Amino acid sequence: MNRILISILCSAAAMTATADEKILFDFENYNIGDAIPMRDYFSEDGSTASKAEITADPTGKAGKVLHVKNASWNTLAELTLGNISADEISEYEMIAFDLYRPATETDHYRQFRCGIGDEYLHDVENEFLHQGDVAKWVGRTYRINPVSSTSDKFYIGFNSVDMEYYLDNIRIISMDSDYDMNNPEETLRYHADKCGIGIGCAVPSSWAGVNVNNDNDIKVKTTYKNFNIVVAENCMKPDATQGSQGNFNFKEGDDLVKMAERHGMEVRGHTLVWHSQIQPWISSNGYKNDKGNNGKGYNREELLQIMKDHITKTMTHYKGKVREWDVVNECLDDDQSIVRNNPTKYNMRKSVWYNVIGEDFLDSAFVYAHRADPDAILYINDYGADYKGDAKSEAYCNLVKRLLKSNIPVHGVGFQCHLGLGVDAGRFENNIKRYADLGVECSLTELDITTWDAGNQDQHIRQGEDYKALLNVALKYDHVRNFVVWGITDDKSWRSPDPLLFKSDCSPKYAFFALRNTLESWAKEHAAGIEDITVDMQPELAPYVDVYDISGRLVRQQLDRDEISNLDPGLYIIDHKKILIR
Ligand code: 9MR
Repeated sequence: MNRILISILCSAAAMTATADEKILFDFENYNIGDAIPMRDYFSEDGSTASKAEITADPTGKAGKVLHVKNASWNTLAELTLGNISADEISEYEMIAFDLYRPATETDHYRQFRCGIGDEYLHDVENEFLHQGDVAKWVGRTYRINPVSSTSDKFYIGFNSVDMEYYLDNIRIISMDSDYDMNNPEETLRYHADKCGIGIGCAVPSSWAGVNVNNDNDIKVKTTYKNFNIVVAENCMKPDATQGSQGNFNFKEGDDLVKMAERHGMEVRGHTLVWHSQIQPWISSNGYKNDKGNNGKGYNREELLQIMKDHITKTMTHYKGKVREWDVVNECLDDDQSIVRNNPTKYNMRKSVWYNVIGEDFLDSAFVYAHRADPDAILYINDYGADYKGDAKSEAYCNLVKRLLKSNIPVHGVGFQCHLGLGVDAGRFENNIKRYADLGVECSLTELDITTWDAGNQDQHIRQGEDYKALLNVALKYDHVRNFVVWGITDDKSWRSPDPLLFKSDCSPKYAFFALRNTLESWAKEHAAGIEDITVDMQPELAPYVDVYDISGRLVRQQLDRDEISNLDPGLYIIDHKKILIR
């Protein structure tokens, strides 16, 4: 009887807090109604009219929480530490807690302070930080400044005259900040592979002095050690690949593909049709039809043919090497106020493609792309469409629905996610989850999160929390395929300050560890049930199986059941079960 060894992904029990985390106060040993003292840290006797008490969870969940109502500035709740000293707390790097602000608290910018005795563990005198969404629990994390107080009084709170908030699970966290990229377990990729998600980065190539042919280049090494998918930041764009009509140059892209092949990485193709970085012989600025036919411009048929040639030639060249393509990039106008009165509409950008061909340039681009490489996953990609409720996000969804209704082969929707501190992961989640029902996959394609001040450690922590919140959303949904960051090191990013995962010397930032930790925990939590099991071939099981990827796309038809274990590593759906091949 045939026996094959496969790993089956089962659901596992919820994971408990990691060993690096210690709860200081979860308020479960208090009684509802217990008053907690508050102290004005600037007044002589500390007295204040601010009040704190233990209440039920405002969201109706079981458990007790701390409810604070500020009646004057500079007041903190006073809690008594159990068997832990300031010294021990100071060995941890971060203080974290869950924060709930009632819907009435719409102002985001409140200072956070906490301390032991008279010393501040965290003091944001000059900073006003985004406190997250209202009417829901959000996790907050702050850097710990070591203190040596011998007091057992622990103070915590937000500084404002009239703020109301709830706190729970006040905890200290020690971050695993070991990083040796030669140790797979200390990289992103090792854990991302176990989660079945694409963790990617854009590679800047020659303009930033990155030589992808040199595996010893620190940036190249950082890339292939940490990421399982790459995208060219510039060298596969139309201005680079077809600088003059009919003369294609794939040299830099080929080098990137070879690097990916050497290290078992996938490649995203970016991009085929775009108004920016357009072939310079089509338009001077992506809008005017001022270059063709000696300045007279191209007509619709000519431009369609040019688009078809570019797509066909490029995709044929990379067939079997580039798994997915951003076929059309940024085709939506920035002004989408149209959706306010016409909720199913969208406004196209008035690019030269649109102006000369019409909206159906989009339809044609996807059809040409599908013909050129029927196996490629075809993406539409745009920016500023990341949060549900924003006009452009609604327009984007309307456009995707229109394309699918027209049977256009669009398989993926890219969210560029060029964001800043204070990411709204809730609205991002609400945005992308609706695409699952449309039968398309989604990817974060160009993620970067700027801080406010270069080199600011507290903002780096907040940035890491933002990265983590988005990754948690991506991991939660099977139809989210890739989590791609737009660049490697901060100094070479197109944005500033400090938007990426690595400093200029490729040393990892807090955001890197936040992502690695999240991937690691997720893999443990969800793959705790992954067991190597030996499956007896049942005579009643068909000898051939259809193999689907995690987005439900057929990847192998009628595969000999004996060959299942020889599939490339990854998550598949076979016989209606998720199967992880390692
Ligand atoms: O990061 C890219 C930068 O090096 C280029 O100068 C710029 C030119 O437009 O393009 C940047 O990448 C863009 C991406 O291709 C599409 N989305 C927006 C990105 C940032 O501008």
